[in-house]
Amino acid sequence: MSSQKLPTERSLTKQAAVGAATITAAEPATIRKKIFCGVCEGSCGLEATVRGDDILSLRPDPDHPNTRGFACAKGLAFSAVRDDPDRLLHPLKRQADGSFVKVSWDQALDEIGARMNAIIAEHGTESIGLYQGNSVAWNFGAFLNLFGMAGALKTKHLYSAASIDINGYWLISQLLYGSNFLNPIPDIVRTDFMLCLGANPAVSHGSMANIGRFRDTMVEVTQRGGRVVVVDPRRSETAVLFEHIPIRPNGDVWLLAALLKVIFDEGLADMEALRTQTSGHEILPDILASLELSRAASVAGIPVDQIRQLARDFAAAKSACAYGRCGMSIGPFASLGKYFLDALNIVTGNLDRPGGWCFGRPFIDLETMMHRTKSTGYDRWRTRVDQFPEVAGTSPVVSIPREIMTPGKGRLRVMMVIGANPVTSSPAADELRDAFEQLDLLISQDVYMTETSRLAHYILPPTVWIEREGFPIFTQSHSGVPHAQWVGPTVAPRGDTRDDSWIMDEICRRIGIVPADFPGAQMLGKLGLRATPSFLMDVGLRTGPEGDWYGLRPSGLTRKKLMDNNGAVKLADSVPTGILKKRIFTKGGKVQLDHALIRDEMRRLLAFNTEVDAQYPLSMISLRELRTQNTWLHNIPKLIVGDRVQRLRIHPDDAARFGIEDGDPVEITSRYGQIRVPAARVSEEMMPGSVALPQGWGHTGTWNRAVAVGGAGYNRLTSNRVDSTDLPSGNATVNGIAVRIRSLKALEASVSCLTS
Ligand SMILES: Nc1nc2c(c(=O)[nH]1)N[C@H]1C(S)=C(S)[C@@H](COP(=O)(O)OP(=O)(O)OC[C@H]3O[C@@H](n4cnc5c(=O)[nH]c(N)nc54)[C@H](O)[C@@H]3O)O[C@H]1N2
Ligand SMILES: Nc1nc2c(c(=O)[nH]1)N[C@H]1C(S)=C(S)[C@@H](COP(=O)(O)OP(=O)(O)OC[C@H]3O[C@@H](n4cnc5c(=O)[nH]c(N)nc54)[C@H](O)[C@@H]3O)O[C@H]1N2
Ligand code: SF4
Ligand SMILES: [Mo]
Repeated sequence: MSSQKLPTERSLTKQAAVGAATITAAEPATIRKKIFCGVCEGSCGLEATVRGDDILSLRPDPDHPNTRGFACAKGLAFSAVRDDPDRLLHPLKRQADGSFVKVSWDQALDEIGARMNAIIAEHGTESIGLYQGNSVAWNFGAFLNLFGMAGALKTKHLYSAASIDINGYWLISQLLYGSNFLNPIPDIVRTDFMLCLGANPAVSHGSMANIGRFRDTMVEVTQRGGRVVVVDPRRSETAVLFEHIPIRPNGDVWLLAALLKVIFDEGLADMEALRTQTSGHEILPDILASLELSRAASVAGIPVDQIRQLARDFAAAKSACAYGRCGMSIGPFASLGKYFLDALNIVTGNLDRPGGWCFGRPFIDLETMMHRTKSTGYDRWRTRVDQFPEVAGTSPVVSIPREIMTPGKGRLRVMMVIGANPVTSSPAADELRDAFEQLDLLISQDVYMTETSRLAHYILPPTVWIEREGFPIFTQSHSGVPHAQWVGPTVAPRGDTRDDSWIMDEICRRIGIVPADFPGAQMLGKLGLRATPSFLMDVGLRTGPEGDWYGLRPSGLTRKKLMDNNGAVKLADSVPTGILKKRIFTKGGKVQLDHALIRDEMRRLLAFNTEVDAQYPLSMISLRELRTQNTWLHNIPKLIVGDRVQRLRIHPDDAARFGIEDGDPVEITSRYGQIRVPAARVSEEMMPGSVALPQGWGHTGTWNRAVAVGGAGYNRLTSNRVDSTDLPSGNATVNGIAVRIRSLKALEASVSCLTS
């Protein structure tokens, strides 16, 4: 607590909460309120200027301890989402002919409750499914209610977009540190050497590392004489700023294994760190013995000498951190790759050291709370059809169609999709869409009628983040500059929208459960006592390391203190170090490196077919764009300006090989599907042999501008087959997809030639 800056009299500019009272006043005052953005992991500090019900402006908050005056176009344009004419403002019910009618909340919720009760009576609670989308990660009430509801229903059908994203992380953290959610972050603020694999923070603003001004912080490494090396098949917006090593898609696991092998072979490992911080480190030289550097180099597409030099430089740096994200977490060896990533940081003595790979300082220690309530884990049970091991209590989304279509006890019959658009974001998207149509009941909580929610029997419209209470539940553990922030609703909800957590709680009431999984919760519920997510989290805060212990530590934090404070409270200048033993949950506070699963995965890797298929000679990767959030925000005019269309990036050599010219419409074919995209962009940014396609395009529904901009769904080309996944975590493979392409312009020309 020593470095904590608690709210002072001056900073405690006590706001009349910008809530109902101010908003309904006849001549509302203009209020400035410091909040944080709830669109992505950036959680950027914003200053909202609000009059009554309207947001006059959103600007970056220069005083935010972490983001220091940075916010991106998406956050700054968010009032356009709130006021989007296509936003859903009333519950909708689907009719037999597929059209929707407005219904009252009472009608929607009562009918849903009755339908669910009937299905539960016949098939049990294990037939009910929940799907957690990305937006739930910025919505603590929905997040808690969702996991609580799944626990109360004792259903295995809890699915999360994390299984097309980051399940490998959850799994490896459980093995190494004893909790899915203990994830170290790169201490870029202090590092001398950053190795960045498969991440593009200049566009994404970071993931699993809440580094304020991420790009600038990376630039500062080089400005103080350090190095940043970016490994990416594409010369991305981040790679252009630093040293760039092009890699073949899904080559990272090979590169990381090779780096570790060189480090052990050349005696560069920090044996003292391995002895004091880990147990079972002998596994590493053991499993790496059978790796041939030449094969690893050829699969990764990086010369052996360059790998050797990189290993030596990384090991020799005074401090170093290897960081990897989506580019290395949505391929067939995501878990093993993540294991090697952590191992590289550990073996070089960079774990829990300044400038290295460090644990954050959350203001609500959810990791410990979840560990105590046994909410985290791995392989405590298996899924019904595919026998996937559970990861953090969830089943992988690849299994959904098979869980819907396979008869038997536990068949998935009802799905509540919360803040997700899986018909576009999930692998084998067409198959998922068809399976969703077979459900007895599909409910979607979404801001828009999307390609997913349009299939639902009921669409329930939520408030958006700026209209509800919030604290950064997910990113608080990953902040480069630890801080605390908790804000009330900035403005009142539009229309007849309701908070996601309220909607879920109302459905739970109608089926006689409390959305909570702690001992005694259901009993208390029967007595009419339900703890709200805010109350529970406040208890967690007040009894945690930064809390006020209900007055015993008056300088400590509470929800109320934070909500009264206009802005975030800085907890420290940088992440803590030297805390490993106290922080992790494994035996003796040592990182557990030896696991049978890792040995199995290494064998699977070495036996994996890495040959290029002549039928599908190109390897396709995904591409995130600055003004989109996964599958949404294409409906906002300010964010889709100019001639923005979905463009396939391709190297000039490949373009010449396949007869494609810049701007040509192209057809892309994989083993699983075929799509047509509006344009190619021929550019040396791509590594030859790889193409990159923005995912999240190709909309249907009533978000009219998003539909009008066209494009096609990337995931119509991906697979949900078990053997296409990262087997131990069930995480989908959506990168490194073998494809072939042809120009539609050339095709049209040849057709017209034949017919004329
Ligand atoms: N503007 C914007 N920001 C976002 C999002 C968004 O959609 N738009 N989405 C948010 C979400 S949900 C997430 S999870 C984060 C993701 O954050 P990041 O992981 O930083 O985002 P990506 O842009 O997917 O970066 C992945 C990079 O990996 C590269 N790559 C692809 N395949 C490989 C490979 O096999 N090996 C290597 N080494 N590189 C590879 C890609 O070319 C790309 O540059 O971004 C978040 N922020
Ligand atoms: N090919 C390919 N596929 C990918 C990826 C990739 O890189 N390539 N990335 C993967 C990753 S990292 C992720 S995280 C997933 C994302 O997968 P999803 O979570 O399915 O995708 P999003 O587009 O984030 O969906 C968010 C939905 O929530 C709605 N929404 C926004 N705010 C709220 C709210 O407050 N409440 C509610 N109820 N709804 C809200 C939006 O309208 C939108 O429909 O996609 C994955 N899919
Ligand atoms: S980077 Fe993410 S959190 Fe920050 S302003 Fe942009 S959308 Fe919001
Ligand atoms: Mo994500």
